[in-house]
Amino acid sequence: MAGRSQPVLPLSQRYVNGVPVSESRFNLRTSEKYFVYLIVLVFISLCYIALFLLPELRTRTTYVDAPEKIFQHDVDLPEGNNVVGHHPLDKREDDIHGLQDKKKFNLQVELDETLAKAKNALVEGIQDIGKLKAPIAGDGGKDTGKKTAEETAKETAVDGQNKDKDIKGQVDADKQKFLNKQKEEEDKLKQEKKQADILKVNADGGLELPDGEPDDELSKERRNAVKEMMLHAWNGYEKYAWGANELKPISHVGHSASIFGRSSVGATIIDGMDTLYIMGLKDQFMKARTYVAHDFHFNAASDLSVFEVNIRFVGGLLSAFALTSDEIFKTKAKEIADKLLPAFNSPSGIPYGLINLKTGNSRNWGWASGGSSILAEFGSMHLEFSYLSEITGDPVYRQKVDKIREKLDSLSKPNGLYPNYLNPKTGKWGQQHVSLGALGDSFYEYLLKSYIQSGLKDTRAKKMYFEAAEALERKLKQTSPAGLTYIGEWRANRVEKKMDHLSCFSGGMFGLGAQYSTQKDHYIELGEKLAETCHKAYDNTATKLGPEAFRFEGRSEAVAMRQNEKYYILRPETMESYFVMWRLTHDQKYREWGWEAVEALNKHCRVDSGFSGIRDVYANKVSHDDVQQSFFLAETLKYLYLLFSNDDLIPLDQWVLNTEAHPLPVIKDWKH
Ligand code: DMJ
Repeated sequence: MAGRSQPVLPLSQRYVNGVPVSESRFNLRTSEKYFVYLIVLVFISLCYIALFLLPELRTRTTYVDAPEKIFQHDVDLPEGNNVVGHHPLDKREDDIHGLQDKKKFNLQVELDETLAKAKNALVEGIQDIGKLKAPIAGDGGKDTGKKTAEETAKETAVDGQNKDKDIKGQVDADKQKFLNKQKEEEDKLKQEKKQADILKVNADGGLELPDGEPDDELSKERRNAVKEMMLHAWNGYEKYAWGANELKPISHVGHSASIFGRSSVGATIIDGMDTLYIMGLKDQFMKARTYVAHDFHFNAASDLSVFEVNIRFVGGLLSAFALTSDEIFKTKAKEIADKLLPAFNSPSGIPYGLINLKTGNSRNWGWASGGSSILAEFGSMHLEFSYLSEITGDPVYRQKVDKIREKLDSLSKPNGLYPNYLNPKTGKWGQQHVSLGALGDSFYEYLLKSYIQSGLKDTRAKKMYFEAAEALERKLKQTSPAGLTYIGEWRANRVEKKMDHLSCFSGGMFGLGAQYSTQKDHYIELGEKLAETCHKAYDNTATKLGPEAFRFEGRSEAVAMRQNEKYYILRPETMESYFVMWRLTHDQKYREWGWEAVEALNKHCRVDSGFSGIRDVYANKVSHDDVQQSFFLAETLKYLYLLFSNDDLIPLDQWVLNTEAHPLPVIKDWKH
């Protein structure tokens, strides 16, 4: 076969019937064919795996671009959009939720990556073990020179186990790290949510309150001094008694009066909140708001005063709602008022004085005339309950307090006077004690203010107020030998020549009522005279702070005669009258009297962490009672601040201040 080159490859010769068959290079032998089939099969398998099993190739989605797709709505929302929500803040809230999803997603990605890393480490570990084992296999079990193959294998196995343990430990640690991080992120998100709530309050802003800055420098300075006092009182409470009802500013611990029952329900926070807001102390207000939203729970299993809960808690929350439009305050106010409703379940509809908020069981104070309810208590629910019906649309609250009014209006009154005790079961008056101080005071105040709150439509309240005012004046008003006017108390058919500090609010009340009377000058004058008498009671003391009660006996006028009447517990009533009379007359003397009180408070009641009551206003060296009453922040400091502010801050024809000085707005469309 000249000219035909021998194949290079040693191909085996095929024979047919013993004759060699010439073969082309393209005709493969069976074994070669199988070899090629095998290669093709392996290739197809690899393609299949690549196409159908690897997730990234299947979906073509990677973690890198996923967030942009998933959270598209988050980035696309227009600024100030009004469609998704009702105000720009809705968007911010959406952002918070979008952010939350995004963060969760990123955490998931991180977890996946961590697990993938751990997996790789595991694979590497196994490979390492393989590498360690390889020489043994390669050497065919020959001695490595140092150890036998068996020894090496054993060591390797132990190494492998240790390495497995290490890897497992690493995975656990990574998992823990991840969980910690997730918790951290969740806490952060919670904080952000709180912040968003806060922003919401800011942005809603409720009413745009005017700053009320006075025009003259002296009043500006004095107003700032009052604001500083508020901060001092608040900071002490915040530092030492946060969440407790009140502060013991010397002992640096919380304090609770029996009126709050046995539980700590942040009385100072709820009572002081609106004062903070009015003073523009927004950071402190926001902290109070956060407490209300997240930590305020009113489920006391002990008996609480229905009146105190209403004026301080329901009133404080309603006022915060009125000022900010923040729904949380309305919700909480309603929640508490609902818990007070069982107290109204008496045969007459006159509520009992005490209630267990957990069980709804109600009763009256043991000392109150034959199981009677107290006039000042059941008569001081009207402003809060009317406003609550107004803002919730639920008439039940108004119906309850209207029933009280109806009952009182229908009863015959001895000499036109309202006794302080009324039995809720029989619907009859108890002991015939009449007072514009303890047990009676705010009932009269609420008659007048209901009329104002109704936009001057509640004519029954007006009638009842002016009839009561006329009877009080006719039977109880006194003039001392030195010419001081005061309102005494009616006891056993005679006038007791005594005035409580509590009744010092009445100067402001008579003055305010004058605006709606045909005898305007007369009532203004009565208001002025009563304010002057209370000022005299302050001026007669060594500390220039007024006693709990003062008498007019012999030559002693406006002076406490008994040891148990000499204390001053930071009460507000005299400041209240100075403030209202200032608004009505702009007589500078009210600001001067208010400033005297500020100086006396700072001199005698101020301690390192707040303000304390004192045991004897006549003593040169004071003894502190170590209690900072919540009404000091709610009322005393608020009245003083308003006294040194311009009239446009809480105008008295647009707001009524409840008996704890919580402003509630006049109701525009009041209907009977
Ligand atoms: C306040 O809680 C209220 O003003 C209430 O009407 C009577 N007294 C205290 C403050 O003295």
